[in-house]
Amino acid sequence: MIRDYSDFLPLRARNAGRHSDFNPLQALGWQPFFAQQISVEDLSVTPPVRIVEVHRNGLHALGDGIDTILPPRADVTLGDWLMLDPLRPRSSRVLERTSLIKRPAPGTDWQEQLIAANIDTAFIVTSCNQDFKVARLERYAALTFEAGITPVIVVTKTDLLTDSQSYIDSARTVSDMIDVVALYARGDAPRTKLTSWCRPGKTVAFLGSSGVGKSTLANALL
Ligand SMILES: Nc1nc2c(ncn2[C@@H]2O[C@H](COP(=O)(O)OP(=O)(O)OP(=O)(O)O)[C@@H](O)[C@H]2O)c(=O)[nH]1
Ligand SMILES: [Mg+2]
Repeated sequence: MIRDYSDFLPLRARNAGRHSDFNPLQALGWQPFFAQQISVEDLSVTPPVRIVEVHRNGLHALGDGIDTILPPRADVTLGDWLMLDPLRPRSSRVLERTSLIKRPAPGTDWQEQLIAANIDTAFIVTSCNQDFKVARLERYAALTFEAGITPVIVVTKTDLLTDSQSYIDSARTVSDMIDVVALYARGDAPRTKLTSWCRPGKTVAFLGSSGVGKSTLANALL
């Protein structure tokens, strides 16, 4: 499986190492939570890198002036921060995570497969049509709460109905701890309604069935 999320990085982070007038680590999502796990000495010997792509045969890692492929490791996943040991990359220390999505590894009932780490907000996307199912929203909500991620339900395709309020009301029944945003994803609404969760240095994910508008939202926010 290939999970390539590098296109969703801020342009500056993608170009880490090619510019010097910004802090690429912050653009990649570096936060005080990670900084407080390391010493200044660690920083000079083993620079932090973030995993931005997971391939079967390697982990794509970006840092301040670093763009490299590391050997795959079952204990490292997309979004992880590693203190890169240039001499023994396989032994690079994995920093404690703010959040982690995992599931039982296919074919085993005891191994875990790590899916994504250090996500701040997950947009649970559904559209106002046959895709809309409260039970599915509840499953996604449980997954995000268990992972330590803030969920936000985004109801798309409001333009296809004269009255989308019943969908919004149903989405609100999932949990009173989850914000619900309804919008037309192809217009300006994603930028005006979702930016408060997408501030610099924040990592967001989009969850939802095929065709609900995840790519449309991501592109609008980019
Ligand atoms: N009318 C309308 N169409 C939308 C809206 N949001 C997305 N679409 C359209 O729905 C289709 C699917 O949107 P995508 O963003 O590709 O959906 P996706 O969730 O990324 O789908 P997968 O990549 O297959 O998982 C596209 O043709 C979009 O233009 C919306 O708010 N209103
Ligand atoms: Mg898509």
